[in-house]
Amino acid sequence: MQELLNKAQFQKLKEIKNPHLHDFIAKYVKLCNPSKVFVCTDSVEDEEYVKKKALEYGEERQLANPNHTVHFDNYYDQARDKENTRILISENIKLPYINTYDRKKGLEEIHKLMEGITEGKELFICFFTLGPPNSPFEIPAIQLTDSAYVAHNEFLLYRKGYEVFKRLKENPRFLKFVHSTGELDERKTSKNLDKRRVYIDLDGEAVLSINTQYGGNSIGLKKLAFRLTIKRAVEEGWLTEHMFIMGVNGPNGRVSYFTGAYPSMCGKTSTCTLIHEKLVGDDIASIRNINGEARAVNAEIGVFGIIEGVNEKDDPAIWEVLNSQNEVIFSNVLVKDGKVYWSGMGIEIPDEGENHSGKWWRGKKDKDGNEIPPSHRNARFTVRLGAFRNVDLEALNSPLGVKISGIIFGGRDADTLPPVSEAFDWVHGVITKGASLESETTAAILGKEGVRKFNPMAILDFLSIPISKYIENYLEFGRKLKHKPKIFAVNYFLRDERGQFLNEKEDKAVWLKWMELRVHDEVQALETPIGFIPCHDDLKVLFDRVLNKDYSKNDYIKQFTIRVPELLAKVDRIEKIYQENVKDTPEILFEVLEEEKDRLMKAKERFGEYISPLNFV
Ligand code: SPV
Ligand code: MN
Repeated sequence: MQELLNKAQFQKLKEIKNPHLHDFIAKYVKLCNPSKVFVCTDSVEDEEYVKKKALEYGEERQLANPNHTVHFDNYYDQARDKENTRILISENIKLPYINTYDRKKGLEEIHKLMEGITEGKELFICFFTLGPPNSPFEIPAIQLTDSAYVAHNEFLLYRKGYEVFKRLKENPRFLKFVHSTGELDERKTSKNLDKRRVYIDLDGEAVLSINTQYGGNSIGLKKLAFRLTIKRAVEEGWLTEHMFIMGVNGPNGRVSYFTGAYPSMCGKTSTCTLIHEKLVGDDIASIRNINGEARAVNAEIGVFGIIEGVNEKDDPAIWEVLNSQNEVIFSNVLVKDGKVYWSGMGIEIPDEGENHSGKWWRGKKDKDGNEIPPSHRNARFTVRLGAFRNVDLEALNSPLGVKISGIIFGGRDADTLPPVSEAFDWVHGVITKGASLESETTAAILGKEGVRKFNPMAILDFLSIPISKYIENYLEFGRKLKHKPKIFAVNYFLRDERGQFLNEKEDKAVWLKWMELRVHDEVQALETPIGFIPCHDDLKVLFDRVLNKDYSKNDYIKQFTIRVPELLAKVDRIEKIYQENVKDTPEILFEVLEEEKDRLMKAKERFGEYISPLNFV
């Protein structure tokens, strides 16, 4: 180590008495062979150094606002690379829906690609923790990266962990991430995309990611760590979920906390940042049973959010942050005269500038003849949660997290589920709302849009263990809770027979208030075959109070009609998926789905195929 690092940097590492850590660092520094190594402690100076280097090395550029920078990813490196993201496993087995690869072969292959990959570059060694330090949720992690942009993102998104590492006992468990952008082109974007690899070594609790910069592939503590923590959580009996955490303000100053799982681009960040509610986290929640309560913490302290469609009216809290003096990294937006622009921002966008495609003008086409929009649809912003006016800092920093009253599952669904419904109980919710989640594909993923896809718990892209084990753990987790959160499903994307959306974007604020009242048993609900739905009278009061809108009975009937043929078809699809593709599915899943089918058939006999909610009064 002493040979590889200069004296000051070596000294910083020496203060962490952990041979296992030193071996790991030495191994990858030797392999990648950077010309320089910088070790980040928790000091402000070290963070400032990284920020300065992101500008100096050209991965970020200064914008007119002194606290704003912009970064571009390669035109073909704009999203998570599912194909080249592989879970390395030792046994020769196939896991449905999971991209697995032989561990030995995978490690050999990627280590070969990593030989000398950081030559001539500076390598940053950073320490963080997922969850609050000194708490039951704490998970220490180390990141090696030759990208100051990646390290900068991590300083905005995660809690610093150098001091945590210093106090760890010998041979503790920690997560390890090694990242290299690989060779950069003249725009400082990753060039060798044909050698892009994200290899997840479950046994070694390490992820190696190369020849990419897009955050979802490169920021170790985000979706790369998620694959590792999902495995840990199932082994240890807790949950780590693709969920926001938010406090919903109830009557008389009461705050009730909810978590919510939605696939990317289905309203997750928009929901938890609602300006009149309390924001705790937008992407990854760890949930543990503490004294019989389900308690959640945000693994992160920042937001790496989608910027498209963020405007003053629909997302005032995010808008405010992006227009403030807080630190922001923008990525893959349009830049003109030091200012940034994106699609759907609600103000006029210039006809030219610079974006993820280089110099841009309206009408510009890419190699395949597709017109290039001003900003990429997966363009993002990185900010600290502390920048939000409505952040709940006490909840964010609480070592024991917050007590969860409700869990919400949301998807993009044109024709099946009503805007909000409540499961009968934990098991019914886990199976019919979570494990049965389907969502239409969006521009976030390459390929056709609007195709219905199975996406249990909105976690399918990140799953690293068999689905059956994951669901069993959920059921078991609930079984052991003294106070079980209620489980809800929401659907912001329901349409009528002409294809028109049946709800406004803002209506989600009302569904939250209704759920808040339900978890305290303060409103009645109607029992339908798929769970409980709101009564018109209660929604009318809430629409008036929250949105100052009249909510007609006619709208209510359209939105909350129980669509039996679609619901039955959905149960059939889900049953088939589990029967045909998921070995060892817990038997109870089929039982619960059969019961649901039964209720739907009986209701159909009595009331017909499309049942007005008024029939359930
Ligand atoms: C998501 O797509 O769910 C994200 C962004 O939160 S990424 O880091 O790409 O996963
Ligand atoms: Mn996410």
